[in-house]
Amino acid sequence: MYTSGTTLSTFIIEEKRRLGEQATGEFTGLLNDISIACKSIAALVNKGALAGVLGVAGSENAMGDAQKKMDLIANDLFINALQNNGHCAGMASEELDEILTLPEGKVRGSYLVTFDPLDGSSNMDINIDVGAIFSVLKAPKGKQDPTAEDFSRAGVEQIAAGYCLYGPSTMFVLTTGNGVNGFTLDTTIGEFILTHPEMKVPETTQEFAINASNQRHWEPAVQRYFADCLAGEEGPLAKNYNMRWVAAMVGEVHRILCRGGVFLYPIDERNRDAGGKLRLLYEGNPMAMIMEQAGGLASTGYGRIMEVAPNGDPHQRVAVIMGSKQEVETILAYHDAG
Ligand code: FDP
Repeated sequence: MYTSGTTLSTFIIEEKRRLGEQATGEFTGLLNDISIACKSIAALVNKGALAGVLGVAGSENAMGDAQKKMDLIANDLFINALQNNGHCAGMASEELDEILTLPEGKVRGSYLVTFDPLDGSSNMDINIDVGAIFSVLKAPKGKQDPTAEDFSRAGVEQIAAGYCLYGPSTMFVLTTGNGVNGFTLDTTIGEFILTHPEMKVPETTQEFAINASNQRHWEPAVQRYFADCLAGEEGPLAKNYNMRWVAAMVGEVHRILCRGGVFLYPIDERNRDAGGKLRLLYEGNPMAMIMEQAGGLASTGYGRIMEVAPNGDPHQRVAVIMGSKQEVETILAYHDAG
């Protein structure tokens, strides 16, 4: 018998049932909205130059990054998918200065969504992996429109997080707090199908990912760890390492989920005051939830990313060290040593 496999919607409904949770369909609807945004983005990313979506838009986002055309298109597609179906009460996007409330007349749902609609967008024009990252929080009760304060919550409060990787195939990877599952887009039927159930990060690794061109700016603990990695078998870590740098966090995290590794974007002297380079709300927290749910660790070097106290700025930055449990613990020991 031929089967089409387990679709993302079926998986979410079945998971709720298995856990004995009351399901109104709203959460399933919300994830479906997000998956539709991702499918629309995938279609355009895949067409690339043919769809006229490459190149810069000529604008900057709240963090001063030059925006690509596709950053803005992906942002619009997320907003469109989320504001019309009554599942979402408000959004925060890496591409927007302020949080976004819904237009008048739209039904407010029970959830807040944060997203980075096109992570690693500097890869877009060279046809290398890009992705989308999202996180879901409960909306405050009895409030028509959420404020920035309502998004200012520690990562431990997330009720779901995920990413979509636009690579050789399009993959949607999701956690709702019960492990991590991966779905591959079957473009012939337009559905995400469960292909990677219960993803687990291998505990040990010999692979690291860091932008080594920043080495001179890193703090001493990371400098020492990196030097010991390069020393290989003869060094204190007594193993030969391999290095990868996709330059899109979604790509790094996906590789780590598939075969282990560590990804570091540590504090460096240029971003120390800001707290790091990557964004807590759009990148740090959702990827930390996925990593921990898959058995890995996610730290700033000094504490769990998901416990970092939000400072009220939706564009707060954070240092990131995440991946295979034992290797992250090794890096934390370098931090403990000062
Ligand atoms: P990008 O600036 O291209 O959006 O979001 C930040 C991010 O990409 C991550 O996805 C990626 O891991 C990192 O920055 C790349 O940093 P470098 O520019 O230092 O390579």
